[in-house]
Amino acid sequence: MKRRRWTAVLAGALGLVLVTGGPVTAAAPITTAIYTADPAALVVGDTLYLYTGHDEAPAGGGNFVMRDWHVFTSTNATTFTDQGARLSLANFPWAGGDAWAGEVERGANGRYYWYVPVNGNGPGWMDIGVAVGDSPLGPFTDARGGPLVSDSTPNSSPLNIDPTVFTDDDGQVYMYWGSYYGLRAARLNSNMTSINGSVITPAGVSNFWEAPWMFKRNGVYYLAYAANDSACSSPGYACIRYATASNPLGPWTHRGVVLDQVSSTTNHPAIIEYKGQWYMVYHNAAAPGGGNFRRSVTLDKLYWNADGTMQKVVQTTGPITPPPGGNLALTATPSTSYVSPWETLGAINDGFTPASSADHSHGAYGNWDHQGTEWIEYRWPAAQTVGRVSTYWFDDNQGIDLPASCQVQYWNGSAYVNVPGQSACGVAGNTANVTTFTPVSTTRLRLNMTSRTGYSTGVLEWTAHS
Ligand code: FUB
Repeated sequence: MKRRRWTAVLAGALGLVLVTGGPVTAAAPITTAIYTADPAALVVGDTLYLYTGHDEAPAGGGNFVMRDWHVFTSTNATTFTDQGARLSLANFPWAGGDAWAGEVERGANGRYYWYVPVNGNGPGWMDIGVAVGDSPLGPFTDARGGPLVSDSTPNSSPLNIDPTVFTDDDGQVYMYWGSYYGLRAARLNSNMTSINGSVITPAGVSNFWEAPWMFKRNGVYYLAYAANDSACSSPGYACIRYATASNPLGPWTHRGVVLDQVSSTTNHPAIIEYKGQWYMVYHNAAAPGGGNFRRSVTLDKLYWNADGTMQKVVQTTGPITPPPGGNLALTATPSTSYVSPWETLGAINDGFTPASSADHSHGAYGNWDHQGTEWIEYRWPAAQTVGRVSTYWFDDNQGIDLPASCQVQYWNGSAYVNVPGQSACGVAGNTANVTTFTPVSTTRLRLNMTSRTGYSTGVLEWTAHS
């Protein structure tokens, strides 16, 4: 049997890239000029600030390339202006790479502290550093000259990333962080740059994976975070769960899922109230050419129930509105029965036209080493009329081959059934196989694909049209 190679690509070198631009229309994504990820949100005066990571992986890249962080500003939560790279690895001479998910908090002294995970070049991998500036836009400088948290910090997380910093009404500052199921919390001193007391392991945060975001509403503490358990997301993908507590260090009570999985494998929340409206800020792979390592920050409105629980956020599609007959897949959320951890489900609806069935330059969906029938699926928040699909199959000349057969199905409200009047479901390589059928109105469309003996199946692009 043919086998796929799994090539690990390490993240890139130091550098500061300044990219600025005029306002663009939200809701999704906040910009298409660059790829952005890992949002944190802060309101100062009448301005909403989004602090984001910056994905610079090449098309088809297999790992994060992140060197700096950008700041976006808005006064309407709809149009955002990129204020450029306001912090970079170059600001931390002791750091060597991996400018991952940070957050900014205003100190009691009126200065702004930007907490960021970076590869600290020391023992272990990721450390948390902190930079300080006199305004929400900086300029920011390293506040410590070394990590605030590292692997040598007693009881630190197995992966010290994704700090979220919260100031309580009494002025006490808390930091939560971690990954690899290792949530940690500590008090910070009022100088904002040192830990006060011990690092604790908070109790009651079910299925925590990474990306915590802490806030308070009506006297209740909330902790949203990325979880990747099978009860809420496909293998390799994350959903956002949340918990509440009556004490800032817990114990926490799990309350449910506030954001379903998105089109990128990672998922990262920032929840904030701005001008009387609550928002969920997050990232996905929906921008043209996007993927797991080319993500885009977006935001959607978040609504509350009377009992203080959060309603699940409806993921809207912002400005990506297909023209009549255009590709409805661009506005869909894909899911699958199985995707290999190194492949990219989001590649199937990134709008890219492959040059051949071997062209996975924009990523590919593949289900090696599963054999038999697997499926990919599109879901829309509202019903779409669909009467035509096209499928560009992936063939890597290793473990993934063209399928033996395929079948298009739709959700009729209670079950998946074959689309009516389906023309042949083509399985040819190096072409977009068009299948037509009697138009159906549905929120879910599925493609079942059955492998040839000894092989798995894959898809480079699957379009859907009215
Ligand atoms: O962007 C790199 C990492 O991916 C972040 O630190 C995590 O939260 C995940 O989004």
